[in-house]
Amino acid sequence: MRLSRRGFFGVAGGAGLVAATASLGLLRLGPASSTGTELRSEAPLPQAFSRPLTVPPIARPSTGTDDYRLTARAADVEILPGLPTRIWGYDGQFPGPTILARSGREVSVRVSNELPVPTVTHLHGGRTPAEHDGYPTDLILPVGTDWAAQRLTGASSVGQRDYRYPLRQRASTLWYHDHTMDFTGPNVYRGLAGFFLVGDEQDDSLPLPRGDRDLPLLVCDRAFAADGSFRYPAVSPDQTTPGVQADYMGGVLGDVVLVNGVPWPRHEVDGARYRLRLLNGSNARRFEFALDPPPPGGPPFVQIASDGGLLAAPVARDSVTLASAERAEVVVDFAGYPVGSEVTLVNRLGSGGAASVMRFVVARTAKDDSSVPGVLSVIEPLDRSQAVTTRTFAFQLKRGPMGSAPGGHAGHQGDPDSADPSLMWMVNGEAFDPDQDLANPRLGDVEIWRLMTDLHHPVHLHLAPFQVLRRGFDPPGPGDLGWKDTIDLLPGQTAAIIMRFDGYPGRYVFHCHNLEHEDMAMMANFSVG
Ligand SMILES: [Cu+2]
Repeated sequence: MRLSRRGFFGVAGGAGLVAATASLGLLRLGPASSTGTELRSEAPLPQAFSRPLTVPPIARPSTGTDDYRLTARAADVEILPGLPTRIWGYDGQFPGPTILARSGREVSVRVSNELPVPTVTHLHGGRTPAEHDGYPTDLILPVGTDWAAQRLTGASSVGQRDYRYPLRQRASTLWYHDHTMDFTGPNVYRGLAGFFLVGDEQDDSLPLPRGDRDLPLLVCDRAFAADGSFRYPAVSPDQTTPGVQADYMGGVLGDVVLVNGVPWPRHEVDGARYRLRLLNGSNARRFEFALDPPPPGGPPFVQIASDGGLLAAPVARDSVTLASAERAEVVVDFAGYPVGSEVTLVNRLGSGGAASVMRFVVARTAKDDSSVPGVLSVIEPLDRSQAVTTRTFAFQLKRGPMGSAPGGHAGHQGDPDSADPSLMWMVNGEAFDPDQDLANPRLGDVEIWRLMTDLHHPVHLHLAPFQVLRRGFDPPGPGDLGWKDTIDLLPGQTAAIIMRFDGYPGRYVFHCHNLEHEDMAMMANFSVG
């Protein structure tokens, strides 16, 4: 029995929304750089660059070398000075512990759920058998509650679940996070995310910066209530009804930038090269990272890797733009700055608090044996001629069948304070339905997918890494290099991506990684057979 089919979406409080949707341009969808609406913090905020950067602890295997246990639970942590913030985090931490894995060596992770709500864990960028991929209805239900009666699905478990990751894939900066149907936005916002770094011999063989000079940086935006709690405009914080308040339907943006859970941190560095593994862990905000001031001599960033690991060759970049869930690895050479320099990592797409990310302070000169070789890896280009089919998917805000979604609730029909309940973010006019496939690629086939948008939609494909073929009439952009699992699509854009459905048969999802869009139905199945 599957009762968890999405039904009514509580887009409450938006009397003006129905009229406004006559023209998408009138909908409150935020600044041109991101689709979303900013929440303001009510708590006193710390001075920017006053708190030290922390790096998430490395997870320790429970038994053997590659068996891990993580507990999703609530914890009170001090993000703002003197105020507790109740987070939901893996092992009560935000970000969760970093898992260090090796290509070709299976990792198992037992996730226990001590949250008051169901959770699902997905390894983002993992090439994972379907039953371990964290399908959005494969819930880990809390023990001893009535969730089991309400949201029981065939593959749900109670209390804990073992995920197995074969990791037959190249070195890359992956991350794990909640993927619960309808509630990924609030769950990730509360902190259910962590790094999962895959290494391999190719990466090891390069003279890139290592150790303390290899920094994973999970960057995200949040807003805080006066008591220090996270502000999130959920229709029902107890998760009885999915969705956010109508004004935030475009996405939830915060006015505080956290790096590894610290607001606008400060980090002392040697005058040497650093490898920064940038991950945009925001629900909806896009970042364009740049250095202020730029280094006097060379390029600010030398990009060495994207979502799926090393590029074929390094690329000098003035700035790096990442949409939700995208990663970029860049090398910054702080030797170009005089000792004592303060170098701010800024966000050119943000204003106010969202314009700053963190600050590096060049503390000392130092020996540096690292370098960035001219050749990093070999990337097999997928060729159009290999593709057996081309599919087209439109990511758009659409009006669904009024209150008649299969298995849906009667909802708030007739509630005068409720906006049109059928307004959803959809793929090809379809709201996510776990029982329906929008594509059935054959195992091993190469396909081209054309992706079309109305607004910003960072589209993420599970299982199959892809290469970007075109953006509109243009060749791929600098942010499209290498193997990708998420593409930052701009409003009104059409892009072509190519992928091989290698790995495992089964049912997977692809979706918008603006988490409010994802929760409001912008997700679809593909089944590999
Ligand atoms: Cu979207």
